[in-house]
Amino acid sequence: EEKKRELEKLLPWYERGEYQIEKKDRNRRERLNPTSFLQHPSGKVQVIAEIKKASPAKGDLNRDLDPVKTALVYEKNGAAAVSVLTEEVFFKGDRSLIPEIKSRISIPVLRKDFIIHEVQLYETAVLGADMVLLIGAVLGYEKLLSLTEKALDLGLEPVVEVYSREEARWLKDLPARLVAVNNRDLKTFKVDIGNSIKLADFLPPSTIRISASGIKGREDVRRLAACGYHAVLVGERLVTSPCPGEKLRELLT
Ligand code: IGP
Repeated sequence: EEKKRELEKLLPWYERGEYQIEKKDRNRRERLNPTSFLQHPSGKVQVIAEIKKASPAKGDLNRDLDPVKTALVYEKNGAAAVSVLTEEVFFKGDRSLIPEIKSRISIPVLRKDFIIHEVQLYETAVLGADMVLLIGAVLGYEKLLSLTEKALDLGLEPVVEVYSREEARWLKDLPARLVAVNNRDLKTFKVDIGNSIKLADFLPPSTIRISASGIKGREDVRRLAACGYHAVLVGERLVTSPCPGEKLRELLT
């Protein structure tokens, strides 16, 4: 319902051709190539640090979170990229956070939302994100393929999220370079990093592997490194920490 209302607002804008992707405002940074940020030369697991004020499973996580300040803390403490929730109802995000954050940091920005129509990809490009999340379980194979291609056309790096073995099998026919294995069952909200470990053997060897959700500490990172993950995506543990910078450094040691 929420997404339907959102699309109704976006479609006239799109049809009038009012999007201008090439137009760069002076504050906006250049698009970055996320693949180079996520592959550390030493093979060390990188962290994509997430900004979210709330989640559907837990409600408010941090009402006072200052998104721009937090993004700066993440960058300063070694994050390879920042993930920004823009979904408004469940995650209390806002699309304006993308340009605000993008203009202040020099690491890639991922837009996290429920993308279901290509008009949202045009919008994501205009907002200035470097990467966009595409969720296999939400889209199904055909839609996932067409949105992956469209994102690449627009110069956005798609991050394809998979949860099951079946979705993982789709990857071999998708032009995506980045895959995120979600550890959270989107139906029950249960998290288990064992899901990333189980699916590791089913991911195409050429993809950059990200493990997302429920990552708590160094021990989790070590287990994921052992099955070939390049990066972890961490939200809750960082935004609820009294000292997110320190927590981030701990994950990187
Ligand atoms: C972060 P966590 O457990 O560290 O807060 O998880 C991230 O993986 C999670 O926010 C997420 C997500 C999503 C959010 C994964 N897939 C899809 C919205 C939509």
